[in-house]
Amino acid sequence: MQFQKTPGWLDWYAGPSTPRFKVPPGSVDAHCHVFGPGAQFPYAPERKYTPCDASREQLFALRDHLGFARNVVVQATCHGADNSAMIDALAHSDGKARGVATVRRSVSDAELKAMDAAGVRGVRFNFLKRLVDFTPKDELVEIAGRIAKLGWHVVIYFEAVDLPELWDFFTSLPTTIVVDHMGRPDVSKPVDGPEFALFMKFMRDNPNVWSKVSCPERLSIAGPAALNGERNAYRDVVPFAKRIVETFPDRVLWGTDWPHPNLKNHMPDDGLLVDFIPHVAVTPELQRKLLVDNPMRLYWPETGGKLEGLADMPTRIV
Ligand code: 0GY
Repeated sequence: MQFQKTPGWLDWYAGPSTPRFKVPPGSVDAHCHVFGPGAQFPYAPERKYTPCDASREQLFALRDHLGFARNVVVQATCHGADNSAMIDALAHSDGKARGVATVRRSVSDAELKAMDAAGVRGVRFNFLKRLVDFTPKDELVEIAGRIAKLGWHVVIYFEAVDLPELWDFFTSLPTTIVVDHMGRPDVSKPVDGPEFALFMKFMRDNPNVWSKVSCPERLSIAGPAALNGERNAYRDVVPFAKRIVETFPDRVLWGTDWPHPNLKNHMPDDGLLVDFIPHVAVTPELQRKLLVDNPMRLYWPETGGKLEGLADMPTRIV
C-alpha cells in the first residue's frame, strides 16, 4: 500500500553524530518506535498522522551507532492496535528488544499470551486527543486487570494539565505505571511551581509509578536544539528531568523517542540528544540506574538485572 506523509512531516535525522557521552555497557533505549514500512505493515485507518517509514533495521542501526545494547519498542499510534510491525521488530532483534503494545478489549487471552512470548511487557494508555480517540475507562480497567496477570505494566501518556482529572484512575491501576515524558510538563513554568509539584507528589505517593525522563526535544521551549554540534541542548528541560532522576533514581527510564513522531519545528540529531543524558543523570551511578539497572529490572527481569558477559554488573533480584 502507498501512503502519503502528513503535510509538513519531519523525517528522522539521517547520519547522526557520535555522542560524546558513552552510555554504560548494556544500556537500554527504553522508548522508541518503528513505523511500517507501510508497504509491509500498513498504517491503521484510524491514525491521526501518516509518518515516514522507520524500519526495524534502521532502528537497530541507530541503537548500535549510539552505543545502546537494547530497545524497548513502544507501539506508535499510527499503527492503532495492530502490533505486527512492533512484534516483527522484537522477533528480529535477537532478544535485544522488548515491546509495549496497544490492545483493545476484544484482544483474546491467546493473543496476549503470544505477545508475551514475543517479548511484550506492557500496554500503553494514551490520553492525548491529537493522537487517539477516547477509550472508555472501564475498557482500560478491564485491560489492566488482564495484563496484570501476565506481570505486564501500563505505560501512560498524558499532558500535565490533565493529571488532576486522571489521578484517581491512574492510582486505581493494579500494575507498575510508567509515565511517558515526565507527564509532559510545561517547562515555561517553574520547576518549583504547583504543576510540577503535583507530578512529583504523584510519584512520591505512588511507589508503583515510574517516569521516562525523555523527549526534551518535544518539551523544550527555549532550546537550543540538538543540532549543529550542540551538546548542551534543551537546557530548559534539564531541571525537571534532573529533579526526577535525583528524587526517584530507581524508577526512571530514558529513551530516544526515535523516529520522533509529530515534531513540528526541528528534528534532533540523535547523537546530540544522547548528550542530554549526563546533564540530568550527573553521576555514573545515576546513569547506570537510568540506562541499565531500571530498564533491565522492568523489561528483562529474568536476568536479575545481570547482563551476559558483564561479570561486574550488579545483580538485582525483582
Ligand atoms: C511519542 C510521542 C508522540 C507520539 C506517539 O505513538 C505515537 O504516535 O507516541 C507525540 O506525538 O507526542 O512518545 O512518540
